[in-house]
Amino acid sequence: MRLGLTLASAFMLCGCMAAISSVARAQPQMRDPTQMLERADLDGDGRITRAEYTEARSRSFEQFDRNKDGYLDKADASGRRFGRNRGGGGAGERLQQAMDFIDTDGDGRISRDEFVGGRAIMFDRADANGDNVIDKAEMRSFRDTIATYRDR
Ligand SMILES: [Ca+2]
Ligand SMILES: [Ca+2]
Ligand SMILES: [Ca+2]
Repeated sequence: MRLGLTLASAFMLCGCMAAISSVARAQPQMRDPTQMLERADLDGDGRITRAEYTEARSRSFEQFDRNKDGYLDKADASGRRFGRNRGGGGAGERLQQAMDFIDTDGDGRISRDEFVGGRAIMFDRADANGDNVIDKAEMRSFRDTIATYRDR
């Protein structure tokens, strides 16, 4: 039960990243959470440290915050209807849930602190031994876990 909840949360977060990125710029590869993690390997040494992950989130924030007001909200989706891409009826609802999850102070927009400083659910999940580094073996087993859930 506990595990299920945590994974559900992780997918909400992933869903949000994918949705925001598809609004900001179509980047299909962002839909794969393991690839998102791999992109966080900023120095390319095959291991993702917590510091790299935080830095990567910070860069994503810059990218998504198109009007540079320091918040992610509907304004950054400019023109397109937020979360309503490709006729997927549940996408908007999932996005809303994800937004609510990240928007911890409930002001309807996501601040940098909320985005970057929020719980690193994906990272925590992948870092199986809790040493704040995702090594290659941990990345592999995380990918397997994701694949198991996706293939259901
Ligand atoms: Ca690295
Ligand atoms: Ca907020
Ligand atoms: Ca680790």
